[in-house]
Amino acid sequence: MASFESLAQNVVAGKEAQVKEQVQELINAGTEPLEIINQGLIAGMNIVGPRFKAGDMFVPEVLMAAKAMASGIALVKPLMTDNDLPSMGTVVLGTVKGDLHDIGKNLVGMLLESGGFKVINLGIDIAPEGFVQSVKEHKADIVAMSALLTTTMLGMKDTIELMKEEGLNVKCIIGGAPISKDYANEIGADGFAPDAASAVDLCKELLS
Ligand code: B1M
Repeated sequence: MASFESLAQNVVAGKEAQVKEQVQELINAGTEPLEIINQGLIAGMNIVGPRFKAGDMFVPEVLMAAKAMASGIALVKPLMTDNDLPSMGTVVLGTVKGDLHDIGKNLVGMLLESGGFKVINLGIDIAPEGFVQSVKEHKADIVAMSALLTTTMLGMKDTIELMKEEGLNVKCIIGGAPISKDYANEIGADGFAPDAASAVDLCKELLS
């Protein structure tokens, strides 16, 4: 039977077919779904995050690992109730108004999901009102905004201000190539993450 360690290693290597095969083997052997997720799939992604941060893994490899993990989760999910699924909190994620870049934002979404967060990925070109509506609808804990253009990053400030105006108790975090910690402080964001793995750490820190 497949071991959790070998499953985790196959997630790291982005070997989707092997991950699916091993997850199915574990299911057939009667292994608890949550054990498969925590000790195999999430354990693998927990290796990917730090490696990516350290520059030992690159974007395509991280995307493959996240895809392999998602395929494993898809097999286990039908065996679980919603209450069984680990949830670290709900994150509303989107690229700000006027901005169509979504590769980094989607990477953030995948790693957050892999880290146990429920992610509402709104997509691209999201106006402040769109973020606010989604926070209300999903009772989100965190809003994560991405911007890749110096012109569109100004929309992050508008979104944070609207959250405050609406009296929403939600943490706002920002990221993207032109974003810095100084900018986050300047506009009153609760945090800045330079990369997708750091965004996961930041969300965990903010909700702890
Ligand atoms: Co655009 N583009 N682009 N582009 N594009 C840049 C950003 C640019 C730097 C290129 C350049 O000139 N050197 C430049 C911006 C200049 C500036 O404002 N400073 C630029 C420009 C000018 C434009 C257009 C205006 C070009 C034109 O039409 N004249 C236009 C704008 C369209 C629009 O948005 N309205 C445009 C269009 C496009 C494409 C559509 C062709 C395409 C986007 C495709 C897509 O996303 N589906 C594109 C691309 C691919 C790029 C570059 C080449 C690559 C961006 C990328 O995906 N990087 C980019 C140059 C570059 O960055 N080298 C460029 C990989 C990705 C993994 O990194 O998104 O930084 P990144 O995400 C990182 C971190 O930033 C962080 O995590 C990720 C890694 O872990 N992160 C977060 C990101 N979001 C986060 C959110 C968080 C936390 C962390 O939440 C808290």
